[in-house]
Amino acid sequence: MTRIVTRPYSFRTSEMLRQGGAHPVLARLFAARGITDIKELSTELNGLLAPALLLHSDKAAVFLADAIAAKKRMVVVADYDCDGATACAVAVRGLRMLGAEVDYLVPNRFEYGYGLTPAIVALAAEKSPDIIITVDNGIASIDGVQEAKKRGIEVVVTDHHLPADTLPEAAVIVNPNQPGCPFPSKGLAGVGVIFYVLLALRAEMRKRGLFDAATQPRLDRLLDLVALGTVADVVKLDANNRILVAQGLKRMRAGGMQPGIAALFRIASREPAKASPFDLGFALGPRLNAAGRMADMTLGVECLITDDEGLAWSIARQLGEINLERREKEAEMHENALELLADFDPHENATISVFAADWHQGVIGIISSRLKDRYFRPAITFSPDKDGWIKGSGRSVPGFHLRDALDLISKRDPGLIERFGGHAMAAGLTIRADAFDQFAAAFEEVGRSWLGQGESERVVETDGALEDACFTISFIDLIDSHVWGQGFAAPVFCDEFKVVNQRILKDKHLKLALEKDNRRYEAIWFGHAETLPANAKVAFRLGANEYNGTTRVQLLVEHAEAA
Ligand SMILES: [Mn+2]
Repeated sequence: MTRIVTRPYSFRTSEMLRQGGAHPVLARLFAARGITDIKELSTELNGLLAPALLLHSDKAAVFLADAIAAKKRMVVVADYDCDGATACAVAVRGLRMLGAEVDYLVPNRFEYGYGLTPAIVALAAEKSPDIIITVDNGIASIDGVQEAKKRGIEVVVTDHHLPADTLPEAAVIVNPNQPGCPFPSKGLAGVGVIFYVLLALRAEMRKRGLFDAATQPRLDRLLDLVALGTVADVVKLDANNRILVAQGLKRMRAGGMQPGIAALFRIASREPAKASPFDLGFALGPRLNAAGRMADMTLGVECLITDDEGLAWSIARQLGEINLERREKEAEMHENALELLADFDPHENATISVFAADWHQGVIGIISSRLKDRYFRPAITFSPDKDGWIKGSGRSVPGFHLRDALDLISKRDPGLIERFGGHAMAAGLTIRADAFDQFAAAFEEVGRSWLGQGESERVVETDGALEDACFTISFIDLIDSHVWGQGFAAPVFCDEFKVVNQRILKDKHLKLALEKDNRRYEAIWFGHAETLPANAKVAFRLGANEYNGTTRVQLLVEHAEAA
C-alpha cells in the first residue's frame, strides 16, 4: 500500500522566511523542512561552519604542519566507496598542494574488508610511511592503529562514522561524531572531514608564515570532489553540507573541475553545465562505486587524482564498463531474488532474508535496497564469503532500527552472528552458511514483534497543492537553484486532477493529459503501465521537457490514486 501525506509546516515560520526574501511557495517548502532562518539557505563559502569548531582539527593541523616541515612520508588509507575515493583524492591533492609527500592505499574489500585492519597496516608499511592518515574510516580500527604504533607509524584518524565506546589510540582523531566534538553538522561526510582538516592545516601554515591569504594554495578547487562524495554518501544535506554541495556544483557548471570528474560526466552522458545533485548521486557516484563493488577502488581514486585528461578519460571508460557489469549482475540477482520470493506475502511476513550461492558480494546492498522498496519490509541479502561463511547486507524501513535488531538477535543467540555493524537504515553482518535458516527465523521474530501493519506502507510525502501560476519553467529554475537531497527532500506536490487523456508508451510508461480549473497539464508516470480512473489524486514533481526545441513543463508522477 502507498499513502500520500502532506508535510506539515509552521505558517508563522514560512511567513518569516517569505518576509526575509524567500519566494512564497519556497518559503512554505523550507519551513516544512525545518528551516527557521533565511541564513540557513545561504550557499556562500563564508557561511561554512568554522574548522576550529571541529574537535582536534587544530591538533591535526599542528601535527601535519610539523610533519610537512620535517618532510615525513604520509600514506592515506581510504574506504572503498565513493565517499572514501573522493576523500582520498581530496587528501592526496590537498596535502600535495600544501607541500606534503603523500601516497595512498584503498583496501580491496573482498580481500581485506573494511577499515584500517592490521593486514592493511602491513600493506601500507611496504610504502614505508611515517604517518598513516585514514579517510572515511578508522574510528573503529583499534587493532590496526595498535599495529601501526608497533611498527613506529603514527596514525591520524579522520572519519565520520559513529564511534564505539573505545576509540583507537591514534595521534589525532577528527570526527564530528566523536564524544565532545561541538561541530554542529554531524552529517559531514568523510570527504567533508578531510576537507576541513586541510582548511585547518592551511590556516596553521599561514600562521607560520609559509604563505598568506593571497598566495595560499586554492583548496576551494577541491570542492567538486567534496560535493560528489557528500551527495554519493547520502548523508543529511544540512545547511553546511548544502553549502559544500552548492559550491561544488557551481564550479562544475562553470567548467572548473578535476579532469576525472569531467570524464565521468562525459561517460555518463551528462552535461557539467547543468550539473545537479541528481547527476552526482545517480550518474557519477554509481560509476565510481562500481569500481569498489566489482573490482578495486584504486581505479576510482586514480581517475580522481590524475591531471592527465587522456588518462582520466581512459579510466572513466573502464569505470563505465565495470558499471555495466555491475548493472547486469544486479539485474540477474534481482530477478533471482524475486523468484526466491515468489510466495512471499508482505502481509504474512515482517522481514526478508535471501541468499544464493552464486551472488556477488559487491551488489547485495543494492538488492536489499530494491527488495525493501518493493515490499516495504526490512531486507537482508546474503552472498558467499570465505569458506563456510556468508555475508549479508541489509536495508531497513522507517521505524525499524536494523543494527539494533541484529544486536538483539546476537544477544538472544550469542553464537549466531559472527560480526555485525551499521545503523538504523543499513547494516552488514557475517554468519555461518549453514545458519542462514536459523538467522532468517530469528530476524523474522524480531520483525514481527517490532513492526506493526502501519510500517509496511510506502509513504509519499508531498508539499500539498501547487499554485497555478507556478507551473512554469522559471519556477523550475528557481527550485533547481537550491540543493535538495537526503534530509532536504526535493519538492513533490499533490493535487486532484481530471484525467482527460491517457495512453501507455512502449508497454512501460503512462502518458497523461490532466486538467484542473480548466487548465491542461502534460504528465508522465515512468515505469507504470496501468491506467487511472477519470479523477485522480496525483503526487508529482515538476519537470522541464525539451522537445523539438521548445521546453515545456511536464508533471513527473510519483504516485497516483483514485480521487
Ligand atoms: Mn562515508
